[in-house]
Amino acid sequence: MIPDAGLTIIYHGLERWPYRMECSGLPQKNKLELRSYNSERILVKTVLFAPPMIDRIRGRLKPIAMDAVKECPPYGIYLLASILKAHGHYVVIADLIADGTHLMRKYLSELKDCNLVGIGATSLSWPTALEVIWQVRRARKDVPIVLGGIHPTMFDRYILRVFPVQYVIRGEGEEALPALCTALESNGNVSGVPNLSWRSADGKIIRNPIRPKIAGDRLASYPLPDFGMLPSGIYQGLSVESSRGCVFDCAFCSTSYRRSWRALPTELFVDRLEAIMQYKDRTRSGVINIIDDEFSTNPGRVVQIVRVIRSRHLKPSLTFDARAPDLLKHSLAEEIAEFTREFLVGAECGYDEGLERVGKKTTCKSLEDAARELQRLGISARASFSFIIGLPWETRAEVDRTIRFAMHLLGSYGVRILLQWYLQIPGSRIWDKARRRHVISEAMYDDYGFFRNLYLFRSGVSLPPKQVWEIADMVGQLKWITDLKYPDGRMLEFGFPPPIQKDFPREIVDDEDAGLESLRQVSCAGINATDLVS
Ligand code: B12
Ligand code: SF4
Repeated sequence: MIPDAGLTIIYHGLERWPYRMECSGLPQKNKLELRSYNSERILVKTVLFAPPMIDRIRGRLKPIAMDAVKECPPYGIYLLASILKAHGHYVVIADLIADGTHLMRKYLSELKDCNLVGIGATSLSWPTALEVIWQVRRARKDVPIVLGGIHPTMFDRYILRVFPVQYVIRGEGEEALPALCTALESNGNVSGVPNLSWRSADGKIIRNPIRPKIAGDRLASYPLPDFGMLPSGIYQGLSVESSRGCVFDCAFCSTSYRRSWRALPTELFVDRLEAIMQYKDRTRSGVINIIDDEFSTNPGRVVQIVRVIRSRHLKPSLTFDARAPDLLKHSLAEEIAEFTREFLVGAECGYDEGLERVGKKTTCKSLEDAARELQRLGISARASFSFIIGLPWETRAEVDRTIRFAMHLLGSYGVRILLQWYLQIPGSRIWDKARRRHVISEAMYDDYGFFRNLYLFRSGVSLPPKQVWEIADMVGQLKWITDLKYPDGRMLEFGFPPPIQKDFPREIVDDEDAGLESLRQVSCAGINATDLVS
């Protein structure tokens, strides 16, 4: 029997907002009474959840975007599972991304006797993570829940105040999660657990100190993510990490470890890649996604990695992200070409002032040089140059410049183009500025479909809806022409912003005599108002 963790939970009705649970009281005793899962040790049994990004489509909740495609497994969750196991704990991975659902029915029996529930979330998957929390609470009021991942890291205080969870691990979980398990299975005192946010018995939210970032060689020493537990034939490919963090701090980017970068030693990384490759038959395409923020960060290192791969006669099919200027150094693009399935170049803007404001240390010239080099190598169609349109400072003129430049790269060098509208996602410098001005807040990300919220969209994109439609029409024509030349339809991808589609449909953007104007026409028909008072 697992003791009540001390939560008093008042249900107001349904499980979702606005019927939020109120949590009064705190885990009075953190210590777990543990069951023995083998004869040698008392272990913590953890169920680790990976919730997908979901939206309501025609009334039904369904995975969307990348999580509908199931590109690669959530590396962090599978890695943490292996680490906990190496510490002797018992772990069940509840991979809801693979399951393609927000429902955790399948794991109910595991939940019954577990001692800890862990849930990882980005801001995109946060509404689903909340859904999981409510379901866990329905099944088990007593089990402690620990959250991790970028969204809970940013909003630990808000989350601990509002939702029925006990712990948030901020940032890296590799050392912190086993430390939490050790604390729970020994004396229950969590005050020494690094990176942990928790509530004390008197209701205060305590943030334990953050331990120094894990060094590259330490990252290489952890057991590999347990892809042996991966369901077969579900994911497109696998994931592997070669470095963590990024030396840049781009204005729109929400990645965690900016202006800091740690790399796994070359040979050790290739060892891990090689070990992970043995599971590629469990995937649909056999591709290995290098999930680094920017794999190309140290071009000389990447070339070394390629040479080790070659010397071991490995034949990985890789995808990764790269910066344009890096591709040109140390013949990186040429060296890695034979192992490259496809890759993404964050091009961002088609004009130098925009690139300067973004802070990516690229220029239009370096983007064009990179595209030209890729064409020379015959691999330009494997590169997706991704551009953002509608950044907060942009008018129609800047958006046009970006589109024109992007089309020039496509037309001249045959690189693929992705045009994405800017969306306020927590964690970026732009988001932070708007948050400080109290224009947006973390609470706006609690419900499904926040990216359909017009207010959120327009807090970032200042172009009026009419111009958004005009831009869409223009790109629509460009796409039509592009698709004639490249019939697979993949060379130019463009998304229309859902909030404009929903709240400013094309049919109304030109209506200037609607609303009050229309009412006035009705009320004044045939009457001169001044006649009434004269
Ligand atoms: C790989 C990746 C993807 C893959 C995801 C594959 C998958 N199923 O996980 C793909 C390509 C599908 C993808 C898609 C998208 N992504 Co993405 N992605 C990344 C990337 C580059 C690496 C993630 C990763 O695995 N990191 C390595 C692991 C080890 O780190 P981790 O997951 O954070 O886990 C650690 C800790 O957070 C913690 N932890 C994690 N979970 C848990 C759970 C518990 C219980 C505990 C205690 C701890 C813990 O411990 C782990 C070890 O230290 C990150 C950037 C980054 N560097 O993190 C962006 C990032 C997460 N993505 C982002 C975005 C915006 C997207 C997209 C919207 C992009 C798009 N325009 O379509 C989509 C949305 C998909 C979605 N469901 O959310 C943003 C999210 C920002 C935010 N505020 O949430 C990030 C930060 C990128 C950025 N530069 O802004 N992405
Ligand atoms: S966009 Fe790329 S280069 Fe810029 S901070 Fe994010 S990960 Fe780094």
